[in-house]
Amino acid sequence: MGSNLGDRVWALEQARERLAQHHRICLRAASRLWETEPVGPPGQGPYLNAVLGLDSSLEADALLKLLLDVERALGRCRDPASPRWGPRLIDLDLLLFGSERIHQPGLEVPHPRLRERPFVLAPLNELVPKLQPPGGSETVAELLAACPSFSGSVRPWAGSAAGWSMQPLPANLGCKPWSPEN
Ligand code: A4P
Ligand code: MG
Repeated sequence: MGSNLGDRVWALEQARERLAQHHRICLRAASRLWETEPVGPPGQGPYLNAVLGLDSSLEADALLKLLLDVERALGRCRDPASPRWGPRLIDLDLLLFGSERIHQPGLEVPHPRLRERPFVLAPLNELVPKLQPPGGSETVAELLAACPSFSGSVRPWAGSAAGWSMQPLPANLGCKPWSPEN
């Protein structure tokens, strides 16, 4: 999850809540919020980024559709004229889907730029440091350590976010695992 426009904490908290409340999703883990240097055109403010760990009975394409629906519900408008990697109120990307590799029109998993981005790897490393993203043998911790800009470009956010708490694996937030009955 990422946001660098408007009330960034609000946007991330809202997105997290909407996903956690979905009847086919169980929120299992959440990283801290990280403040990160923007990657993209100059002149935009810093991002807040975070990573969630979810269990879901949705297929990957349906989960991506849900992420795009939540982005829209929170007010994100995609303007075809706006620059690539320009500022955004909320961006929800599907980084990993179990151990699957998916190449479909409009859906690439693992996320194609996952391995090179400290703003993804630093929060992901809080949840699954030993995980080896499909398609390579390095762990998340090793990928993060290999990022040249790691230490300067991302830091745990120092601001206050009363509604945001880190949820380390394997804890859950009290929701029931999904089953056809609930
Ligand atoms: N899409 C394909 N695969 C996926 C996936 N695994 N997850 C398609 C999400 N979307 C996926 O995305 C464009 C299309 O990608 C979607 O419609 C979907 O079908 P978008 O959200 O409209 O645009 P985007 O996110 O700008 O595209 P892109 O190129 O995927 O951007 P990135 O690579 O996600 O980078 N700097 C900091 N510090 N923090 C950030 O969070 N984010 C970006 C966006 C740039 N700079 C940043 C950050
Ligand atoms: Mg996106």
